[in-house]
Amino acid sequence: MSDLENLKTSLLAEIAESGDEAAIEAVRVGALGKKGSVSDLLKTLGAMSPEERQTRGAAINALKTEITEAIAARKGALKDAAIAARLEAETVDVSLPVRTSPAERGRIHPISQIVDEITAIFGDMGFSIAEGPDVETDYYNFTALNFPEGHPAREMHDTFFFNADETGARKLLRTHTSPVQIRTMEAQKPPIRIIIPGKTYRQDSDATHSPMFHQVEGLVVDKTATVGHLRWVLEEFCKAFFEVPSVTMRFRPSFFPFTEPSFEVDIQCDRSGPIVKFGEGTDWMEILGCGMVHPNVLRAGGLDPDEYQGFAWGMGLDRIAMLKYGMPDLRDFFNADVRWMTHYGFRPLDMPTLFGGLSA
Ligand code: 2NL
Repeated sequence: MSDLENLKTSLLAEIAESGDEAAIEAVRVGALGKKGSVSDLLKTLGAMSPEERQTRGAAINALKTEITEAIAARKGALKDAAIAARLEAETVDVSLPVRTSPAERGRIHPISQIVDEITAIFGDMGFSIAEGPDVETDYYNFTALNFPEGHPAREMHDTFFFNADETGARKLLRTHTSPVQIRTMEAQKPPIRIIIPGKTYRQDSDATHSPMFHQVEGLVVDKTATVGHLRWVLEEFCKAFFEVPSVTMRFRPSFFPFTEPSFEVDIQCDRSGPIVKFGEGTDWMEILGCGMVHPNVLRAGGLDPDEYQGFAWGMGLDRIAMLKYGMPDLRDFFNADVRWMTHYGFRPLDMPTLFGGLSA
């Protein structure tokens, strides 16, 4: 084999063996660079006779062309392989779950959930929602609701009063949501069918009482509202709210300044197990107070008690929420502990509806 054949065989072998772009570049420099083996051969052309140059020169140039092309081909192949390897290494698995968004992780507080459930139930019966200020006047919180001046019931409410203004009047934090009903009677003509969910305040704080708590009150006023209607409304509400087909309720005589007659309402339940069961059992649990609106209260709302009559009720939400969702300590409600909210809170898109199931 000629020296050119030998060189060609060894260079082609080196080209084939070079595994990356740096290696092939080294082969190129070794063959075609200034002091490369092929370049050295080309330099010998000058010292040759014209005849020798014709045969030997053509062979050296042919070798140069062949090696140049082989290096270019190998370089191209290595480049393609490098791209393929990089694509393989940098693959994104689009089927992997992404980190959940804050909107996904957020939770609805059980009190908000209860308000949404109660709103869905009474909304279905044709009630609307009414709201009013947390800071009230003595008139709307007490006087209009038939609490006479100096009546002991005013003290029973453990009211938070603000400092008196120039005229001596003291504003207060409403002790119940009833002022909203007076404002509604002043503003709209019967028939009135409203529920009022909201925050209420009394100076009381222990394991079962918080100085800020939640109530829902309801009011119906028209020409023919009766205790019979009141019973039906409350019974339908309890069945829907506790998600049972029937309930047994007990109306005990009671006293509120703003209703006459007044009742406290118990529902039958089973408290023998770890959780309370409604619609069965032999125990009773008080859940709300109610009655026929007192004539003085209708008058304060601008309505003639000889023309209109109404019924109303009020219930505390915090204790009901504890019972319905098995939350043992009221104080946890207002601690803003994310772990508690994650456990007891509700998903924001699971809105309670009567057709979808309230707490489904
Ligand atoms: C209870 C009892 C009650 C009312 C609230 C009311 C409001 C107006 C007129 C008449 Cl404007 N009544 N509200 C009536 C009876 C009971 O609440 O134990 N709440 C936690």
